[in-house]
Amino acid sequence: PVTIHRGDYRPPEWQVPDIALDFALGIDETRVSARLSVVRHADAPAPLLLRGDGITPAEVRVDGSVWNDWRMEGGDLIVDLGERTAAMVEVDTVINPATNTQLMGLYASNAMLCTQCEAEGFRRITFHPDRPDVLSRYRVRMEGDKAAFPILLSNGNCVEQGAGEGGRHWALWEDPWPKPSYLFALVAGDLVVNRDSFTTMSGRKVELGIWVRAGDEDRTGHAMQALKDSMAWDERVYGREYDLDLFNIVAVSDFNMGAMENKGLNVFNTRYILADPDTATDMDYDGVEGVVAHEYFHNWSGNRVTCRDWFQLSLKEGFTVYRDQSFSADMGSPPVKRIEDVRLLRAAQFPEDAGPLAHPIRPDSFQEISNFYTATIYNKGAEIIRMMATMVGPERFRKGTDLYFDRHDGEAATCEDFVKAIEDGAGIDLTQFRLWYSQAGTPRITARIATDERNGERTLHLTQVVPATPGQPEKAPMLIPLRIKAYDLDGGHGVEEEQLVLLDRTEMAVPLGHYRSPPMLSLNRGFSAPVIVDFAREEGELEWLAANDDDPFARYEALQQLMLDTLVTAVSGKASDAGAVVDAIRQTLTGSAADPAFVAEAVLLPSEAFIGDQMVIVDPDAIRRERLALQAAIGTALESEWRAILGQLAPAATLLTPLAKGRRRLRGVALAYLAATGMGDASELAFGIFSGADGMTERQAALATLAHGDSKERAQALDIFYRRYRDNPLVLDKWFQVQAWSLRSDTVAAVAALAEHPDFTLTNPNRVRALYGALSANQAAFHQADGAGYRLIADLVLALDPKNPQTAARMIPPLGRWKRFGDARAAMMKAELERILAQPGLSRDVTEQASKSLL
Ligand code: B3K
Ligand code: ZN
Repeated sequence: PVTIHRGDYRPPEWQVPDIALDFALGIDETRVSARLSVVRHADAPAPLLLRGDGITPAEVRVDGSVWNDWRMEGGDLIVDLGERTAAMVEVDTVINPATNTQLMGLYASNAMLCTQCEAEGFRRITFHPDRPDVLSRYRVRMEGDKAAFPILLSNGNCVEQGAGEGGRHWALWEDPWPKPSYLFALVAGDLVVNRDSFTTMSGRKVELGIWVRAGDEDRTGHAMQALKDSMAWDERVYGREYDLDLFNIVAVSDFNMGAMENKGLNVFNTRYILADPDTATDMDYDGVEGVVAHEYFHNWSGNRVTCRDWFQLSLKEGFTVYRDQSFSADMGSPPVKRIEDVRLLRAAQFPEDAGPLAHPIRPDSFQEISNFYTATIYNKGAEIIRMMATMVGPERFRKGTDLYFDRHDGEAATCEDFVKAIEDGAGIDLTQFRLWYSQAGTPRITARIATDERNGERTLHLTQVVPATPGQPEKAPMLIPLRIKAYDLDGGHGVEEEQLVLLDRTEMAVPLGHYRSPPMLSLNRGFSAPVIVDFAREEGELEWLAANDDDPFARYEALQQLMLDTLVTAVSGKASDAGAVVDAIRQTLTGSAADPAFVAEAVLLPSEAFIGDQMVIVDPDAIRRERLALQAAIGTALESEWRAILGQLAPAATLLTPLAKGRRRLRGVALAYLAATGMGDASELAFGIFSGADGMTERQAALATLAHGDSKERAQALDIFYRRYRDNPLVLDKWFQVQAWSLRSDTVAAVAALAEHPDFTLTNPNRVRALYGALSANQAAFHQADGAGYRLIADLVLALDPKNPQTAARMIPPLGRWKRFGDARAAMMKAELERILAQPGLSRDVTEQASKSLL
């Protein structure tokens, strides 16, 4: 496999200012004629390199005449244009969307045709430089059978349409904004629309359309509201106005990712568009809102200013995730959103940063760019942006982003361009901060408070270590912004003001002031930096912070740390006491200003995986055992509290206020705690909630709880759920998922059996993720001692790779964590990676992930 290096970047030798595409559409044969006006930018003659993947040119013409000066190199087309400095190059290709199971390029999904071009799918449609620094104005004509494809959509505006012969019709679309090929999109099919409009801040009316299959239109209301809210938010918070008269979204069932920000024509996975209370949970609703916002925000951070090359991916993704996180925080509860985001970062990104696939947010090399749509690029990328915003504050940050958009509008920019714009616009020196772009690994901070016995002066001593990662044995100290506050419980002269400490060296001392008794130290408040903190706390300090810290995130963090300490002690075989945890949870449950969503997050035990991350060698079985034991102890000790929560009337499922959502969330947590006790009536209670639920949040929570046990109600509920929703693919995904999440000891066998279920299919990525993605997120099941979980995942990768390498490759990283799981498991995990690599004809995607995972 070829490795591509960031340092090898060269500007394109040819630009393509204009491109006209002509599609004769058909499910199993689509003919594409492309007319590229090309202009040479290289000083000397250079051949025109047009990328192709799985296509062959039927004919090549230059300036109107058939041209024979071309050759194929791999899948690429090289056209020799002699001394020309400009030309009109035409290439005809024929593709088969029906057999395109990779879901990259032009493919068929439920009799509809759609495209996915990011990162390198356009070259599967037609020959093109297909690099993000080649921007063109597109003119797209499509023609097809009117009965099969009544709706014909592309980027920009529809400028003309008409009827053709033999029941055919056509449409001509023009996008006035130059864009890279990865933002091209086309959709053709039998779709219905939910229409609305939005008037922009300068008074322009934009037509909005959400296109779905007939029958789904009633489930698009939330997505539409989210779109309008996003448009208003981006005007208000970033001064960004929408720039076309039309904004369309199409929902597609078969989709590799969440959604795609094609200019003026976003294409979405149905799961991030469709929602109604009967079929979508509150979390699904939030997912719809967040992803709609994310893709909309890309119109500026991604489309108007795009990436120079794919090494700059975090330029658009990190920034856009930061923007969608801020939006969702504004739409709901900022602390709860922050907790959710940190939970995700710790679940998905920290393990990546600590394993063989660790890479900086701006990678130095890759083999297959699809493998770099990672939690590091997205979520750590967002944290890096957040730290800059924290250091300069909202007004100066806005000056920086304004400057960035001004300077680079219409350009393909770099991460460096962004940092420079923040530096210049916000007035801050980010020289050292830039290390966050180049160094991988999660910094580890050790904190210690020293006391000067003579005068009671307290000093916070901080040290930082950035761990070695593949290819980066030595690291320089980073600039780490830490929000801290030291509480004075004893009437000393401690400064109880929050301060922002900029830890910029390996060791640093921060004077805290005079405290008679040890201060209660709130550290990394709001998770101001994506780091791991080791801090030997004073007796009772975490309990105090969990109850009293005025930063809700820090309260959450203190309680989580208390739970972690208790669990880690228990897992390592030492005597542990649940008393402090129980007391802290009771405090949180009964605390006054309690937002139920916050309470639900705070009292939830850390995941098995996160407990494992605290240990040098992970013992999945002991973690499962001790976590269940603690859960049961909390369930028993606080039984009346949990019952009281469940005894209150559930809010109506149609009520989607943050308060209603929070109350449902807390009810789900209460049910899980009660069920963990194994109390006689727990299954009946869960089944009662399952049957009586008026919406999916409560129904799914009850089903998931039942799925952990082995009551007769479990089988009953699964059966009822299946029969009720077997025709709704998104809900059926949940049915597969709750079974793969189950804490039962036979879950691996159950997953193997479900893979044979008639409703299971490898051709739908959502279904694959629902079953197998849930299994690899289920630590004790995936790491079952006999290696059956590993085998199942490796079998899946091998079966899926020939059909859909992108989705297959995404299943590999859990196998790469073998160093952490003890010799016996490590040997089995490596053996599965080797078995994968031994398969002939493996994709580049899987080859890269599996071979790197062995290192
Ligand atoms: N930009 C797309 C990513 C699609 C990549 C597919 N390999 C989704 C998003 O981040 O908005
Ligand atoms: Zn994105």
